[in-house]
Amino acid sequence: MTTSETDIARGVSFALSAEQAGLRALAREFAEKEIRPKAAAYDEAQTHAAEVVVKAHEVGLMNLHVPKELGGLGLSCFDGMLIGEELNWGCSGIGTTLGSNGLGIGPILIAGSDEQKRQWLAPLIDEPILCSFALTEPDAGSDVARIKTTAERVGDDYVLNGSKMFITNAGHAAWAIVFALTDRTKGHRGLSAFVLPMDSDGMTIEKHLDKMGQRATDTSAFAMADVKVPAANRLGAEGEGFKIAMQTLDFTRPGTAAAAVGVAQAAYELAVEYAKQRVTFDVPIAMHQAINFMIADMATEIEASRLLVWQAAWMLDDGRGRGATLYSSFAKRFSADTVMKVTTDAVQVYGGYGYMKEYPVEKLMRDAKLFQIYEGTSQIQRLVIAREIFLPRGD
Ligand code: COS
Repeated sequence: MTTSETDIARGVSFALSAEQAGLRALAREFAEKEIRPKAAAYDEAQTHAAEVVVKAHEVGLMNLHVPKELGGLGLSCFDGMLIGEELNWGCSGIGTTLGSNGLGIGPILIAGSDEQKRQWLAPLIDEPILCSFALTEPDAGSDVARIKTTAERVGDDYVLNGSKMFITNAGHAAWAIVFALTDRTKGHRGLSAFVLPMDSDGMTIEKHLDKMGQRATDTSAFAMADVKVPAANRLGAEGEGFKIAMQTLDFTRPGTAAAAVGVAQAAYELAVEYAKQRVTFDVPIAMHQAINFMIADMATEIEASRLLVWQAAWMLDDGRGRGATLYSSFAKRFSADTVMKVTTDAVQVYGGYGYMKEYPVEKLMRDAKLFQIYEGTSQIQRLVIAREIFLPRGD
């Protein structure tokens, strides 16, 4: 499939509705007042931004896709990504903390029964509860089919054994979606998904791994030793876990790409302001082509990223299902690589000052790196894109 073969050009408008403009303004205001002023301190201390979680929850900036019948806002992927860009403009460490409930919610929306949705999603609206998505393991990140955690059926329970690695918010989460093998002989078709309360007996959590960037976000590891989870907590049928994980990532990758756009936008704005003020050879550095070409590229590539994100989110909201996979990966790949380039160039525009912690752009560059790694590395996005081009599934 190529872009030109799609019908996406028909009926497209780049104008936001009044409601969408309002959501974006609310998120920008929250980022300006509640996130930005605290970003450097949380980064330095590498602590979980609990107070920001409480406030974001109060104003309705979390759990955006929980359906209205469960008390949520039932926002679209497009609306969520508008909000995500602004929150991450404030700080992507805190933005990731606020946004990653979406990863925990996704599998339940995709595969949960009505009863499971009521049980696990409705409480998220009442209280600032965090949840996690536990797919990655110490020996299985990009290659999901090699997960080793097992879930053995014993009566009305499953018994889980194994380890999970690099799990966002796991040190503060009430529950996690855990992917485990219910049949070791079937590869990816043997994986199943479970909702696992984090306070279950047999859990050992290693909280807040020490990271280069996005340091306000808790990234934890945990081990499960004979952890019992009721069979009623399994999402979908046995063996459906791999597809549930892939469908969740299709849905969340545009949001992560939007977060990357937010960070790139923040770096770009800082670089423009600095270029206007800093004088060399008797003129502001913005007058030097070496600088203003860099800034011209930043502006162009940020806009291109944003448009890819909007398109991917639109495809998902339009119910394209598997047809949206390609677009999610376009958006994630391009935005992640763009934010890395833009933040690196922003440090370059600042010169020696850019490398100093006293100035804000070095944090943005550290934060940016994670976008090329989490929710599927830039290389995995290329792998997905190439497969969709040469072996399209489209179902
Ligand atoms: N939606 C629905 N089904 C999907 C799918 C999608 N987006 N992608 C793959 N599938 C299905 C395939 O159709 C295939 O189905 P069958 O069992 O019926 O044949 C099955 O899943 C296996 O797919 P595939 O052969 O492509 O799997 P691979 O193991 O070769 O590779 C990749 C899959 C690499 C794409 C996957 O492992 C991946 O996304 N890895 C990155 C994981 C990641 O993002 N981790 C970050 C941590 S989570 S925050």
